[in-house]
Amino acid sequence: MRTDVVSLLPASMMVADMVFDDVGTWLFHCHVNDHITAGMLTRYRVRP
Ligand SMILES: [Cu+2]
Repeated sequence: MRTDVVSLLPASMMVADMVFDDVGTWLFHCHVNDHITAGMLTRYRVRP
């Protein structure tokens, strides 16, 4: 499966193996606005 979004229900989790196809600094975040405001986001860097 190729995706950049994973849908989760409350109190659930998923383990994903990430295969990067581009370098750079990316945003890892929730799509719920209240959660983003509470800090549920971070950046990660993919190096060559
Ligand atoms: Cu969230």
